[in-house]
Amino acid sequence: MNRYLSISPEVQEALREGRPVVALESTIISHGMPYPQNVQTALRVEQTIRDNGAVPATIAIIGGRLKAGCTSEEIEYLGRKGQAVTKASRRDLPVLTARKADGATTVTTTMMIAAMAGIQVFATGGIGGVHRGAATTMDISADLEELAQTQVIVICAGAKSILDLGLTLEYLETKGVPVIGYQTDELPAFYTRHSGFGVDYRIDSPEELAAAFHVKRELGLKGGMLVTNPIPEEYSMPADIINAAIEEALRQAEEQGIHGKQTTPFLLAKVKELTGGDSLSANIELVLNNARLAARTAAALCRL
Ligand code: PSU
Ligand code: MN
Repeated sequence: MNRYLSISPEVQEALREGRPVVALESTIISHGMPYPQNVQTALRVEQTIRDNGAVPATIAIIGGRLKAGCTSEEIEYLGRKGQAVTKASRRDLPVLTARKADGATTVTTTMMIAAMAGIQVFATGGIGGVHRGAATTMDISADLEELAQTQVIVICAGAKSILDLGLTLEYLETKGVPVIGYQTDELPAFYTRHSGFGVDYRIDSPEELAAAFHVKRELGLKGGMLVTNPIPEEYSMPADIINAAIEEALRQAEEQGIHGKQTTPFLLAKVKELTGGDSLSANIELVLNNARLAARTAAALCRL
């Protein structure tokens, strides 16, 4: 086993016995939500995964260890530290680990550590992508490159339209990443079920998701599979309210010269500030919804 990796005893046992495990990211805890809702949500997500027959593995870097399976104390620690924890993408791993520092894992590093540990399914909220204006800023999330190379199923609620969703889909097409709509033909846009962009395939059951990934793996095709699971109707938000908040957030980011790794957390925090508690509860519900689907998909994968 990788000498920098620490797999929790519970996760290790489940993997050894061929039982389903679902990876979870930690940037959503430190940077994605305010304390204490972040910790409460992370623990509820873990419980939802258990209720649906799988073992949760919250992933983070703690004291330089790449952790697959955090304790509730570690989740509390990351949640309390919040934005003071380094948001850790692929390029941050060497220095953080050498310094024995902490890092909150993004989709990229969660996929990497999940794959190192042998975990094949990962549930989150939204992924990074091609930013609006990327033609001049070249701001493209490392998440897309990771999806191109690391064999993990990522279950999300699509991407927020802080991004250029059309260009994000083009990039994933170039990289050969299957983009699946779960029970939908349309890419969901996180808070809303509709984006106006089509997905590659619609799949309606966890069994078929598992079967497609299984074939991909058996063919030795590198890279992940992106499953986009729309937010449940009853929690989705009015598109005009969300879009107005996104436009305002983008305007403020431009005005304040926000760039690099700060861009996504800045935009997400602004959108939340502008839409109040509604967007936070929508965010929580869609993550729980993704956790349920991920647990059932991981279980189906174990049966193959
Ligand atoms: N988008 C969201 N919620 C998030 C993120 C993105 O709707 O929490 C986080 C994830 O951790 C994602 C990261 O992997 O931001 C992408 O950051 P960047 O755009 O800097 O690559
Ligand atoms: Mn970026």
